[in-house]
Amino acid sequence: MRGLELRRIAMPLVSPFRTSFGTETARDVLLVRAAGETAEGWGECVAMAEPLYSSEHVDGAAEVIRRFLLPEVTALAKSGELTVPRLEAALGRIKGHPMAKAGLLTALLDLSLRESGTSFGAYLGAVKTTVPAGVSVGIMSSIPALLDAVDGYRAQGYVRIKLKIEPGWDVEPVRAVRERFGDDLLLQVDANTAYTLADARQLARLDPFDLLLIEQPLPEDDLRGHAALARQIRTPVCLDESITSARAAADAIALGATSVINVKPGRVGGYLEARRVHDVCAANGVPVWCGGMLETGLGRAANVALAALPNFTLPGDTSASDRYFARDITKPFVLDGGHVAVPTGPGLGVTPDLDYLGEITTATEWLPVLP
Ligand code: SMG
Ligand code: MG
Repeated sequence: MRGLELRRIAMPLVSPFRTSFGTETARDVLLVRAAGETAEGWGECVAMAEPLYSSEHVDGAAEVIRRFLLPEVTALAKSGELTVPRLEAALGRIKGHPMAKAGLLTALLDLSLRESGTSFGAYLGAVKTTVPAGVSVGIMSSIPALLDAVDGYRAQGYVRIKLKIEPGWDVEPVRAVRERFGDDLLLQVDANTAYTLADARQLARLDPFDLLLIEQPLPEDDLRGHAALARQIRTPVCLDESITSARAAADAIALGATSVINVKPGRVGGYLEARRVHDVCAANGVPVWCGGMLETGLGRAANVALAALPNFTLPGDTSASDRYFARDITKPFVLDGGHVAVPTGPGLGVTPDLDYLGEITTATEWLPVLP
């Protein structure tokens, strides 16, 4: 293990993405490149520029990696014990910062899988060669604009639509989409913590529209509130932000706070923990689906591999590259009959276009691991 490169890239989104917490117009992405003796691995840190989705942000994640996580890598490398499971355990000393940890662990996992010639899918336990793709549709300026956007995504083949909601943009957009596209459309909503339990009656007004689920209506730490809400509405409650680990998933299920779970590797500290979330849910009969954080092709490759595990029985936010970017940093992920193919090559199975990466890089930093 020679060292780590932290690289920041700027990627404009094809259209602004508005959620209940803000509007993203570009991704400021932190990539981690793990340089080994004979290969290299890549990890994408999904922290956003500002701590609005969760408490992490991209500058903070870079600082945590260089200042607190790198010494753990160095210590294991010096004693000849550097493996991804051991590093994951060592990083447990550092509290929180799952997105920073996931970026680092994914780079090292990619490196070791490329060295052994194993794909992410094979390593994680994928049982499918393609996964169905849903799409997450932001809050729009008007209902006609929303219907146009949904129409366009349906024409491209997306098999499930997720509408972002917030107070004042919930029942009417859902009603409009249901009326226009019919009862067969797989439809769900995501509030990103914008409501409180006092809004239960308003949220119950979504019941007639047969949604697959309502994602994270209440604050991240309000498991009891989600359990109470689940008893008051018919739409299944699905947690995203609240599920920070496999243990959190087990707790939320035991409390009756969630009956479906959105798995995001960055939110839980990497792909090993994401697989544990999958396993805990499977053991409890709780279906899961793969969330998204507007990833580039690097992060998307790993997510699509994860989404091919057996208990991922609902379509994920694993859309094609062109839903996000005019040009991706890898060969683009494309929709084929509403599905995205799971990469089969070693590691992530995709590599970044280094020339293009150079063009969009805003900063790089080399962190040697061994002198
Ligand atoms: O990657 O397609 C994607 C985005 C999916 O809606 C999405 N993600 O809460 O699930 C979520 C949000 C978090 C990121 S919003 C900037
Ligand atoms: Mg969500």
